[in-house]
Amino acid sequence: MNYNDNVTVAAEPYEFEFNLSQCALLIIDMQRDFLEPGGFGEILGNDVNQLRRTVSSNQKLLKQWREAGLKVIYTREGHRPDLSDLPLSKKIRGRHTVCVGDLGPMGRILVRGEPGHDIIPELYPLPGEAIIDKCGKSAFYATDLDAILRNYNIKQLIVTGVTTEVCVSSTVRDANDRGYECLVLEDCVGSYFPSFQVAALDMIKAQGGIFGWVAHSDKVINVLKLDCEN
Ligand code: TIU
Repeated sequence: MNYNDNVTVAAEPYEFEFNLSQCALLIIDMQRDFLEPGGFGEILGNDVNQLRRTVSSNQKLLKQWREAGLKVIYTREGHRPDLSDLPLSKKIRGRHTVCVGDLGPMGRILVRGEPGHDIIPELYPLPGEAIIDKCGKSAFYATDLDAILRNYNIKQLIVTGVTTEVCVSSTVRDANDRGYECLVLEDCVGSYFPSFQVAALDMIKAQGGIFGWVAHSDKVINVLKLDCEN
């Protein structure tokens, strides 16, 4: 495989062309706090099992992406232990009895360094893969993600993770405004709400791809395999 190859994958609203050296896989917030019982997702009233179906798809994609030697960047939503980056509005939203920063079964909820804040073991980052810690929903808000992408000369993002209508959508919209082209993989992003999953993906690809493209991960995996064989 030539690192400078351009490849094309079938996508909606039309094919997505990307350059392997200028494209990163951005894995959003695949954290225990969202995917396992006892974390932030559950205290918000959600059934965490809704997100589990994305794990095996992400594993297959990640394996192929790493074998191709391409860039992987992870994000994690969470806060400093002193909660100095946690707006009061976020802390009290929902009027829950337990909130961000409080002790849960996986440590303090959505706090950096706590077990629940970490990436799920199935998708654990390798040494050298960047991890962006973010206090907001968009991965660009108050982070160095944009600087890192520019330094790596990354112009296109293949986006996976959770949740589709919250951190994935916030990040894709922000990326789009900054000039990055985003392909969102429908089987690798997940929502606690099946109807929001559909609506969020529809919003991304509507109007000629107003925020980006949507495809199944098989499409990306297949072109990487083909490209590796050549
Ligand atoms: N609640 C919900 O759907 N999501 C979040 O709070 N964060 C992310 O999407 N990562």
